[in-house]
Amino acid sequence: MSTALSDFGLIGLAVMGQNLVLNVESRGFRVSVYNRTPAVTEDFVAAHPGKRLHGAATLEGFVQSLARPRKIQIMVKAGAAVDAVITQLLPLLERDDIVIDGGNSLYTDTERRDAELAAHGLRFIGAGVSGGEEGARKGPSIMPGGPASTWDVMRPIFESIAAQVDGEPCVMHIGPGGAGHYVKMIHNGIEYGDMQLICEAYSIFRAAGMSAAEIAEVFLRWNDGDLQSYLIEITGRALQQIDAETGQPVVDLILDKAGQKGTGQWTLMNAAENAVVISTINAAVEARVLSSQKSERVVASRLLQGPEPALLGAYRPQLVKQVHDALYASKIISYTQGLALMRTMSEKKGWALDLGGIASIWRGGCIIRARFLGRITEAYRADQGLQNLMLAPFFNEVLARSQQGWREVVALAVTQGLPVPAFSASLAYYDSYRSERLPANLLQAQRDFFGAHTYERIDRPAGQWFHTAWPEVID
Ligand code: 2AM
Repeated sequence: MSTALSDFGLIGLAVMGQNLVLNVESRGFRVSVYNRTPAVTEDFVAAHPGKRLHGAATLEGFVQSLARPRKIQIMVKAGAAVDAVITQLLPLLERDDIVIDGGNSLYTDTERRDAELAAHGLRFIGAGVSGGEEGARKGPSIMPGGPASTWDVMRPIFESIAAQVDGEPCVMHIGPGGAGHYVKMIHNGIEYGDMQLICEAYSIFRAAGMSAAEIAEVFLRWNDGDLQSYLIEITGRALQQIDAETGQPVVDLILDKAGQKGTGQWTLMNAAENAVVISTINAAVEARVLSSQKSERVVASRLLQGPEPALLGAYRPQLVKQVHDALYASKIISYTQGLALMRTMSEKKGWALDLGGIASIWRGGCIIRARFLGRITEAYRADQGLQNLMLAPFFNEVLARSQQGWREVVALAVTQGLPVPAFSASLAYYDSYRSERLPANLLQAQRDFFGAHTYERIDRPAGQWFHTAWPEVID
């Protein structure tokens, strides 16, 4: 065992932790590792001979093996395990040491931990890490939040292990406190939206009678164009996979019951708290919920009436282009909403989030990596104060030219009884946002009628409030 101090330490040697360690080590850093169950540490170090790894049997030994300020990343399950590890670490650390939580923690937990460590003279980084196991090994997108002073210390390690796109590392200091984990949460909400939108496109093609192989071909073709993204690519590849036993496409054999771990729901709750519309992401989360109620749906499918969505095949020649446009436009709406939520929270919390920069570090490493993120970065670079992404010239133009197909797809699905909750929620957002007048005049009348809530008038200055003596209703 060498006596050299390590540049970086990692606690929690599950697959993500192991892969991150191997990534950091491969960039020339010496890494100390610790796991609650010591045999895991021993096995891991033994499995990688000749690497700059130090396996510590005790937490004390682990801490002592690190150069100061210590940089310790925790990769354990989000929640109580993170607190348990921090509690054990606290008495062993010294001023200015840095503790990084690289799990999917709720940003409010990160804010609490940030304050707790700061009170001990320590620095805490809540870092969103996206890209799954493969990303952790080869280059994830990293969203670190915490004291600004940590960035210079962590930068060499973070930048060398992150994914690179056009020579730029997919990492930046996101902001103070819980900002990093917050942005990771929004990333996951957007991921829910992207996935559901792709599933709706697939659902339309299925109803039009296309086979998994035919649909795969469409997605893989789209992957060469505007829609280029990791999720489109893996969708195409997944649709091509044949089950060895039955010879059928694997996707056709998978039960239509989606799981979720909760980051989508966190995003919805945060949007509700801040009165920001994220109807596309909302539809995506709710689509998973409804899918999970499989047995109820089976019963209802025999009881509730509706058209059989089978005639779509008749529209097939134009359908592929129309669905492409519906997907592209809806995706823009989904990102518009996610960005609007980040903007609102940034203002509320004083985080000063760089939305263009965030889109830029999502271009590589993470699940939502996509060509079109570069367009979002350009839009914010051109106009830092951009109120709504749809108003940026590039996106405005895409929405204008996509909307014919988008409307036809939604209309067709609705008349055929085929659910497209995220396509239609996106379109409703677009049409609502671009409406100079909405029927909220009547809503205000209703509120004033039953609750004397008063209203403003179009023929009087804003801020003047009126009440009408509405007729009494006799039941
Ligand atoms: P283990 O091997 O001892 O179970 C994913 O579960 C990783 O988090 C594993 O490395 C696991 O260690 C670790 N982990 C889970 N809960 C923990 C806790 N309360 N304290 C320390 N490590 C924990």
